[in-house]
Amino acid sequence: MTAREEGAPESGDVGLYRDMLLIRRFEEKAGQLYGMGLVGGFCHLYIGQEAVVTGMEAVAREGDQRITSYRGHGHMLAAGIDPGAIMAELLGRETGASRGKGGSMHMFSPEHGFWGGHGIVGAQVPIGAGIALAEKTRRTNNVTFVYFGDAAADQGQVAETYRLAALLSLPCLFVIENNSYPGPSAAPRGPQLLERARAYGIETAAVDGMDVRAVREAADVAALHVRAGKGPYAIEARTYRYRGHSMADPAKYRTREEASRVRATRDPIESLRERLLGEGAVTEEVLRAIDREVKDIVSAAADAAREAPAPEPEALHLHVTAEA
Ligand SMILES: Cc1ncc(C[n+]2csc(CCOP(=O)(O)OP(=O)(O)O)c2C)c(N)n1
Ligand SMILES: [Mg+2]
Repeated sequence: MTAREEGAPESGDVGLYRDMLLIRRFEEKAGQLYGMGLVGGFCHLYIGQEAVVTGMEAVAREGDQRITSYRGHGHMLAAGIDPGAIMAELLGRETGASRGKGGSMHMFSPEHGFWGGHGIVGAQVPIGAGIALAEKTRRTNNVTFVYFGDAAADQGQVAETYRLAALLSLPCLFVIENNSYPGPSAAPRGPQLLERARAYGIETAAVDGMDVRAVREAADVAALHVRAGKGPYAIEARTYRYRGHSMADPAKYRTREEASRVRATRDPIESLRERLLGEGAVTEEVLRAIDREVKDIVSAAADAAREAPAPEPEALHLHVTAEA
């Protein structure tokens, strides 16, 4: 695991519960602040998909790398980035992860192995392969987690990346987050998502992305494969986003009942909570304490973000490029 900061994930199944809850509460607060007009630009929430990144990150080790799309707040939290820095970035403040200049879709934290935050659908996938190539060249044993959506999986550059990753045997773990919606309006995808990766000889597995333990199990097999130098691996995590595509999407292409039904029967947090209680692994009291702790972290992050200053106008041209 990466170095954890305050409010960052713990190990163990109760830790998985806490990590998912932190993402849920953070996103709910982000949605509230957006509604108050405090978040500029686009904002895509991860609510409903928490088990995917939480299960994947449960097998990550120090030195591993990750890259994702514009729906990335959960990935940052799971990578151990300070919730305060993410919230401040959403509000465009100087204390934000990208010093208030990236916003929701463009946050970076190389010290956490987090390479964004990308607004162009699928663009992070070849960049992820480049990061994996750098790791292979340096002869590290690190895995690069490359997250993308079900619609992104159709991009030509994803197919090209599969080809190169297979050819060069890159230490790349592709994670297709099939949230049942390829963007704002189109119909859910069919079962062929992994076939393209298989066509290039890449090992694949599909997993219930609403079950964090199942995701962790699949992630463990995949990460061992990649770390053993056997080349890339692709996982399709079947999940569901509860909210609209972005805050601007009223989600009229599906019924309210559909989302309520998934929430009532497959919610990743509620189902783990019930299982932990049923197994006697945790008490209601401990879970209540976790709920309070997470709520406090998120409130503190929002309060600090609201009080933080905007970047100075003179800083506009700073930190836009980096010396390599
Ligand atoms: C190259 C490109 N084409 C179109 C868009 C507009 N767009 C933004 S998100 C999106 C849908 C992507 O869906 P998916 O990959 O399933 O990810 P999800 O939003 O469901 O997480 C589209 C078409 C874009 N940002 N970039
Ligand atoms: Mg999608």
